[in-house]
Amino acid sequence: MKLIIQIPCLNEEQTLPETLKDLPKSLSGIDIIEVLVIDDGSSDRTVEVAKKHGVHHVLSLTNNKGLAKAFIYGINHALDQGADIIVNTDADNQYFGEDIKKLIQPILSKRADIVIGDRQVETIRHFSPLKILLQKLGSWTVRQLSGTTIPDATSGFRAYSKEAALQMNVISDFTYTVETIISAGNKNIAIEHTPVRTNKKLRESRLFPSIQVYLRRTLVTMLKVYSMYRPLKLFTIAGGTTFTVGFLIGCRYLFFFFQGQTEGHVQSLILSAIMLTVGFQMIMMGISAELISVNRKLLEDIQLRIKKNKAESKD
Ligand SMILES: Nc1nc2c(ncn2[C@@H]2O[C@H](COP(=O)(O)OP(=O)(O)O)[C@@H](O)[C@H]2O)c(=O)[nH]1
Ligand SMILES: [Mg+2]
Repeated sequence: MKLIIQIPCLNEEQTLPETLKDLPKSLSGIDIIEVLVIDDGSSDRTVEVAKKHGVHHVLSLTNNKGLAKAFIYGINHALDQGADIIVNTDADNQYFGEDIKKLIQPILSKRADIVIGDRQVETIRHFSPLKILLQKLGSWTVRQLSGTTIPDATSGFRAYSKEAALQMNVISDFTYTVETIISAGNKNIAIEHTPVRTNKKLRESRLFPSIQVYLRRTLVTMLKVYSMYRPLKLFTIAGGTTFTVGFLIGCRYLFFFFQGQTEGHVQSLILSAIMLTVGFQMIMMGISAELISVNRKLLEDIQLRIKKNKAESKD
């Protein structure tokens, strides 16, 4: 059983040594532990520092591709290196290396294919009350969209089995954390969570530049990913609401009409007609989007078979 611990890095020469030092050197149930640093176009000495500290694999991306892309490059690279389990952790030593054994336990005992470390954000002292509230609200939304029970959706401390890693696709440029949970939930991959500890803050978060930017990017990602998996539901809710409002306005017009008040209500008749048409069109769009998403599933199935063939031919 081979475990690869991957660490996405953007200019992490300062904190990477501490993170590496904290990683476990042996774990029960695991034969080989290797570390993969994904250098996302760092301009500092991240790569040299990684090599100096005995990192087994360094994947250097030519330019900065963003965390979501770097994460998926890392997953694919780890699979190419024959990983059976892949753990992702952050380079700022936010997480306790020792807790990796808790993360991989459900995978080793075949209970889960993805395990998310729960930081219990309400206990993190350097998080502001607003940040805690947003994290809670975000995680709640992700639970609704994914049909899972994950309490901490933006945690970067997670473990993936080979089976789950083979099925990972990320379309967002910004965050893989939320997207992978929504897609895993919709693909019915077994996903669990376990409480993990966090270390004191070594530097400011770089992924949380300002609340507005963070919120906008996260909301866009959620909507995009959810509409990819459940387009008919989404369009039916939007279209159905528009249609119903149009219908009610139309009924009101008819009510006045049959009472003999035919004048003065033409505006509401026009509004009703527009809303009925738009609502109906939206539901139709939902049906075609649903058919497109069926195609996506077939494509993902082909992609999975190709990846599995590739992995098997290496073994
Ligand atoms: N590959 C890549 N990694 C990044 C980028 N920005 C941040 N990271 C890494 O993502 C991890 C989490 O970043 P951090 O700033 O600690 O965000 P936090 O999760 O809000 O604390 C760290 O390992 C960073 O090096 C980026 O643009 N590309
Ligand atoms: Mg951090």
